[in-house]
Amino acid sequence: MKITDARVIVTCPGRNFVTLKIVTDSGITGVGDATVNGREMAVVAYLREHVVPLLIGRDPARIEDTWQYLYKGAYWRRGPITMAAIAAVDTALWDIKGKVAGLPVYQLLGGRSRAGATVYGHACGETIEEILREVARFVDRGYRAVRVQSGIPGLHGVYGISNNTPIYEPADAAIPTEAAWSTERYLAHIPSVFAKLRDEFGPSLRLLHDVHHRLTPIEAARLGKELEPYHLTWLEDPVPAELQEGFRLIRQHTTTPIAVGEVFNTVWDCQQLITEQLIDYIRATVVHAGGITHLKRIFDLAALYHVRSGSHGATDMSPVCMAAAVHLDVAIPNFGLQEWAGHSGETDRVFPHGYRYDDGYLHVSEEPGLGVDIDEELAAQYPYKPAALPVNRLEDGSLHSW
Ligand code: GCO
Ligand code: MG
Repeated sequence: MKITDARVIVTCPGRNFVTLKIVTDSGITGVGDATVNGREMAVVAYLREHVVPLLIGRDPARIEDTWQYLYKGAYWRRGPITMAAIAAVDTALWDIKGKVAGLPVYQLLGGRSRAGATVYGHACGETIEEILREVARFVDRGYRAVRVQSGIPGLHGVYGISNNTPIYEPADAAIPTEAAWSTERYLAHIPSVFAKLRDEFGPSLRLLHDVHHRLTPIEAARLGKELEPYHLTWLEDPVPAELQEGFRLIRQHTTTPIAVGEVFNTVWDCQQLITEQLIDYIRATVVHAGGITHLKRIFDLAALYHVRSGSHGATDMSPVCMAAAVHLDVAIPNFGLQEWAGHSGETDRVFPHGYRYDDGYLHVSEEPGLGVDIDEELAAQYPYKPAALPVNRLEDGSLHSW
């Protein structure tokens, strides 16, 4: 079998997605997600100019060799653009392998370890009343875990608050929207939100919160400590993670579990965090961490150190990424939780898929391969629209982490 073509498809059914479709001489095709939110066209150029020409004529069965060829062969290693391009190729090759074998991909990864992937949804609100209402809606739909983001008194347009749209979609304008931030106001408010949530929903609902890289280690330690009575499942991205050893300080002070990794691209970004047991959940995802092959490697390392998975699943992971994620989720021994923000009806129609949500779980597709595709004709009806992620400034105007 040989690869005869690889098409890079850009579409915007409500938001931008980049998809790679690999075509073989047998007629079997495979798909991979290559979306990097706000930087989509950089991956498109990387794929079209530097990767697709190398794929033509290769044997699609050689997944590991192709991964090594693209990683080592570039000389310039790692980085979100390179790794998203490699991820797309890798994911598409697993899809092809599954179709050739007549098996869903999770069977090739060792088979089923659980009935379904427990998911968490996004509840957010400006006020505590709105938040309580939103969380209750998730509980009514069967969710066992909910991430809660809250408006902060005195701040406008805080991360995670959806401006009355049903799906939170941060990339909202071609030129970044500017939001304001105050660590003091935030730290003063958040513990009271979780106190009310625990009181209202009792001990067994899993509650999560995303700090979105906005604190220093000692500030994060204070927040983790103050949240301890409310037993969060995790506190996410408490600090920017370029400095892995920064997490030691958080760890020394609090038993609130820590999750990190949505912007990580390789095992090297989390090696110290995992081996020193500085985190509890690793949130790397298929599209941004080198595909199924490399993410599996990260999860296997994590399993040795009591770290569980918690893959990123915001709206910018396309249904192709989500399909691949659920195959890994049901197969690996150290699954934790899967983020599931859902997609718009338009997106679901462009990417027909077999995974489905039911009663708090995502269920994997039993079709051969990944069980997802892209309707290229429909995709062409939604042209690319530039949309960047926001930036964040402190009240005095200093640029802060978003
Ligand atoms: C999450 C994330 C997202 C990201 C977004 C960036 O936990 O879901 O933090 O909301 O900000 O995916 O593209
Ligand atoms: Mg996050």
